[in-house]
Amino acid sequence: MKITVVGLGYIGLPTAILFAKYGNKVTGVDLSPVMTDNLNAGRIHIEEPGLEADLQDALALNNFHASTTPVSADAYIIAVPTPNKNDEYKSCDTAYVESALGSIAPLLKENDTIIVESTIAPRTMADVVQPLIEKQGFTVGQDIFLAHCPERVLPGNIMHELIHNPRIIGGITEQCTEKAAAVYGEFVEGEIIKAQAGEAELSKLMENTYRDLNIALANELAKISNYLEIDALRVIEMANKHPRVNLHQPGPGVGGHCLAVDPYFVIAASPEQSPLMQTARKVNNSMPEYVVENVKQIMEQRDGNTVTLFGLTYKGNIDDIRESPAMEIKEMLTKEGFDVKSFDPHVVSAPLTGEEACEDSSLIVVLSDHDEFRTIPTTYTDKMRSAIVFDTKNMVQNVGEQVVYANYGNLHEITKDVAQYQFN
Ligand code: SAJ
Repeated sequence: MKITVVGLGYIGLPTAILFAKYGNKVTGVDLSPVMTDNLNAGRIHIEEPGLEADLQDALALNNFHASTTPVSADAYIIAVPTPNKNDEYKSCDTAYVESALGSIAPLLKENDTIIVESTIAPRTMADVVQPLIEKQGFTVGQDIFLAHCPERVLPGNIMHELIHNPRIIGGITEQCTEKAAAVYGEFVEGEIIKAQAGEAELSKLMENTYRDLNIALANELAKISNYLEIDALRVIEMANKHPRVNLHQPGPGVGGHCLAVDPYFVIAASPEQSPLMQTARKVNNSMPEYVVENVKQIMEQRDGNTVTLFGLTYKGNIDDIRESPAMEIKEMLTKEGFDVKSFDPHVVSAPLTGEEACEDSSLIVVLSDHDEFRTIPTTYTDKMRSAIVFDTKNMVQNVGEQVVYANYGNLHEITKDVAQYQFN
């Protein structure tokens, strides 16, 4: 099959490479010539385990080529960003999807399949995409086939999940669904779930909204427990022993381009009916400020003005800082007048070593759960003015004996009276 994938980001690139690896002739399209040149030379621009090796396999098979212009194909996959609009409910901005469709429009021929993978608001396929394609003189379901097949893979585990996760295929008509299912049949080993386009749109959005809402509950619990001086993490651990309870983990807030974005697409499409989702977004958005408030309370009790952030990415073991609460916390602490130093071995724009970032610091705040932070060596903490770690991700397993360690379980003790601890 000849496949053109428009958008070579975190989803489009791995998808394009897998199609190529499984024997299809794939053209990957993106606007940046630097990026496409690098890809053709076997170099990737994002951190994702296994991706670079798969790219090199696809290139060796002569099945993948990156280009800045789309070429004619049997199937087109659109995987471009759909950010929030700057309007009241942060609705879904389909401008990139529309321009990607515009770029393939002159190439379309009878019997082609067009698949939108980008996350879109409910009814976008029927109300926006279908009219655009039919403007070209086609009748969807008869001489051209249109489906929404949302991606559901977890960054950090994309290459495995693309193949093994169940895949929702939401066609405009049944025949559209069948045509799109045949495309994914090339490499998907998980269940192929056949659906209508609108069901596929809303189901994808609700998966992320479900998670956002549950994390909001955990974050709210962290605040409640801290106020009541009860260990939130023990509460979560115990409650989760109930067979039907799965409390999520509190953290510094919810980031990334999915959970912090997608619920608004549902909210904007149906604001009157979605008060719970709106509240969950507010709770999660309040977490960076909550972290900053607690940092201030600890720092008020210590000498020095330097705070060290461990991790800038929105979650662990990736290099993605989009919508990252850590970046927001960094900015807020800087505005508060602290000297903020950052250590993130996954982020190129954070060049300090652990030792350098800890020099003269009074507090480490762990904001991403990178494996590198499981142990905080004494070579770091020995450099500190006072060795305190506030671990918002509850992920650090080893710190030196002299180090004061706080997480959402015991934060109330440390913010109340950090002086009770002995400092080296
Ligand atoms: N987080 C918490 N507590 C938790 C779990 C996560 O605070 O208990 C935070 C993370 O630190 C991060 C944010 O939530 O800031 C989101 O991380 P994540 O690992 O939950 O998810 P993403 O955004 O990397 O990927 C999600 C996934 N969706 C679901 O799990 C329902 C993924 O499967 C989707 O493909 C992806 O969104 C997407 O592209 O939509």
